Amino acid sequence: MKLSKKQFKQDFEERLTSKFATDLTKAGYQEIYDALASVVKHYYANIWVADNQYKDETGKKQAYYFSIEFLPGKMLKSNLLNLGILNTVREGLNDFGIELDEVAKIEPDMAIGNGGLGRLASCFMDSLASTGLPGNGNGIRYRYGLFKQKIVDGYQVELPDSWLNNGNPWEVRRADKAVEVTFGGEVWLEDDGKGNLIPHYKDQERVLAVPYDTPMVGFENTTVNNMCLWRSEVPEELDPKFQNLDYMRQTSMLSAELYPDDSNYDGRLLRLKQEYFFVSAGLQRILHHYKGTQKKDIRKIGDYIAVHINDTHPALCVPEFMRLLVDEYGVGWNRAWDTTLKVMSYTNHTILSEALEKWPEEMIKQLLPRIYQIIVEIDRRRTAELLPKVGATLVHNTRIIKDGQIHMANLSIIGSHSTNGVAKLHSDLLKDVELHDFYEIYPERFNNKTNGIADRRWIQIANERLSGIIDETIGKSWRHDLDELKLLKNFNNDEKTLEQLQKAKFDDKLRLAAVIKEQKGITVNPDAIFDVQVKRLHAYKRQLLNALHILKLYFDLKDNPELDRIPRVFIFGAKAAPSYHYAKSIIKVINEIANMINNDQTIKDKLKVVFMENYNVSLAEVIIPAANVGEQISLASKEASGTSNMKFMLNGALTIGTLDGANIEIFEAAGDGNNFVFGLTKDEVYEYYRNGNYNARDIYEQNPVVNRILNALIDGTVPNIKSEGREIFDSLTVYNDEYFVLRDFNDYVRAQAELEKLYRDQKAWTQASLMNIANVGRFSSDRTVREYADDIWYIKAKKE
Ligand code: H2P
Repeated sequence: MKLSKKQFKQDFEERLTSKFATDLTKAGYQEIYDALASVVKHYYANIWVADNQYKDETGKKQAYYFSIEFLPGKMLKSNLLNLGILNTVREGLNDFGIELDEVAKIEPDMAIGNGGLGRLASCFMDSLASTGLPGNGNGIRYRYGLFKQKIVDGYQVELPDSWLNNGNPWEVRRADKAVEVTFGGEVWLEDDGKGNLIPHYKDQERVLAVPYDTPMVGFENTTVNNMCLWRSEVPEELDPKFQNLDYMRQTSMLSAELYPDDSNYDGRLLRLKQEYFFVSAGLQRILHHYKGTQKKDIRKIGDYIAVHINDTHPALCVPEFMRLLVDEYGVGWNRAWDTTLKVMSYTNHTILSEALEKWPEEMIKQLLPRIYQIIVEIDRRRTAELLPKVGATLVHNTRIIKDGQIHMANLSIIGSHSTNGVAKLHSDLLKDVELHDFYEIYPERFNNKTNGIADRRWIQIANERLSGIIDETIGKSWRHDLDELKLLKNFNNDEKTLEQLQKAKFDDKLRLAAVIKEQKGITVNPDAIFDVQVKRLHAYKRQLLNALHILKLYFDLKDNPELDRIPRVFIFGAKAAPSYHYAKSIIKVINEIANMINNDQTIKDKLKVVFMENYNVSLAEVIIPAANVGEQISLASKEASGTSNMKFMLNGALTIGTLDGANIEIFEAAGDGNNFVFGLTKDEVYEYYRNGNYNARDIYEQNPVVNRILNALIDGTVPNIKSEGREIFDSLTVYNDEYFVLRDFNDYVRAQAELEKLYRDQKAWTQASLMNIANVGRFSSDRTVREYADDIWYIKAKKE
């Protein structure tokens, strides 16, 4: 949009006064932030209205991305950038003596997700709008986001994330669009005399779902999509039976908290209720919209909408959509089923069994009696139809209802036309191994969509220095099309460009060093290699491997203080799920290793270890630009894609990584010699599984380096980890090292040494860094959403 500085200043001052009855001399940062957000909202409001009108008038097909998690981070700068007014606003504020970055700090991170899954959903939201694609989000407006992490005595402590305390200027509550979601009670079918079976209900629990819309503003275009998040409330005119405070509490729990503790029955029940809650509310709203305002023939709804099941949490989309079509809109079963298949699509994000949800049949039957009937009917019809075609074994292996459980991945695959993995290796594993039986039956449904990242946030906002240098070197076209970064290759031997890249990295390291000093009180040397691992804490991601290698470097220096080593700063950022004991022990161990090393005067600044507290999107925006090295060291086959690997590449870090997930595609794109590869391949891992011949204890006993490091965990060398050290030691040597940490250790050490060697040659290192940046284009989520649009959702971008 066009906006002069003068106009902005006037709008801002007026808003500050009208909203808070104050002026610039007295306003605090919270007021400044709220007034600024309100002005920004005013700027996009008309674009939003016009785009909604355009969508309604043209009746264009739209996609709806159902996800139990979203991780947008802060919205202020992203909205400013996308509106094309970031610099105008920054300068305007400067005239008032206000720093935009200081104002931006006031905004709490919108952290209603755990990790990659939720962050991907938000990258997609940005990319859909920015590529002009009509694609919207649907989720839950959790009162409390993912917990805030504190480290106390080396342990993770979880505090509530009350992100809504000061309000949320970006959302719009749409009370008029509220719908009811029902649970429990009894249901029975009665013939209406015309041969139709009509469901009748008794004693249902009713919950009001109120939508909050957050606009997703496209980058310098006229598209504004919607992320709809649902809040649960008590319906006003309530049956006296529910007119009590217990019921109120129970109802508000539905949108209180992301992933309530599901280690007990009540927690699991609540989780299931959440899943149905946002699925039912979202689908009802979509159908109302098309039936009401759009006056579409509901039997043709498949031409107008696509619904995406992001991981299995929204799998109830399948039976709920059937219920709405058949029971509420009177569509015949067969027609409804064809429509459901056409509308639904599903992404699998992991092969770890813990994430492939299953619910006890009894639980679904009690909580969602009508949905249960529909699932049984889907299963019955499918079994009858497929038995003669594919035989009993395949049918049995792929059934939705098996052993008293409802299998949500099976439901998602069976009730949709597309199942995709998130990187080539992962999609192949789904077809060849993990979901092979489904692939035999429905080969045409399987495809790959390699993940991507919203490059606007991850370089234009997070790394303005680097962005500026790229502008100077190759012009600005890359800001609209990341593939244009290829032009940088022409400068791979240009001293000036290489120098500037080094300078930018150094400045970003200084910025991070200041944050580390402030948060942890640790002084780090900006000339050191900044070696970063940031992601959820999980055994398969192998933060432990990194920690063991750090111990090796430490012992090397203790044995030989004069050793010629390039100083290193190892930086971790990771949250462990509150009930994941082992992951929490790893956090404790890393922190105690850090204490030991950082306080050892003999080590000086040759080695430092920093565990940053409360890793989130905003912290990532400071950490990733400063990285020289990104650690992507999961056991091959376990990390479906990874997306931080792409963010590191974009910011010119070199990856040390295994042949896992999207790493493989990154190594290929960046070209040989520009990253550091190590470890078992996926085939080697599966070979071990087949033969059952992995023996971690042997490695411990035979490899003196490993032996010494592991002993350090239990003999008091690393202080204060009596039980955690033992737990980890046993997991490796007694329980046979589930994720082959010891098997990959030696090769990891080799790759780390190569890395250090290359770093000594700063020119060669910077050239490799440039090659990573230049080849990152295909990892833009703009590319990913276009592929979803073309191959899965069949939606078209708006012509600007
Ligand atoms: C998961 C996978 C990642 C993948 C991401 C998005 C579940 O994220 O493990 O490999 O990149 O989804 O598809 P995460 O582990 O970060 O929570």
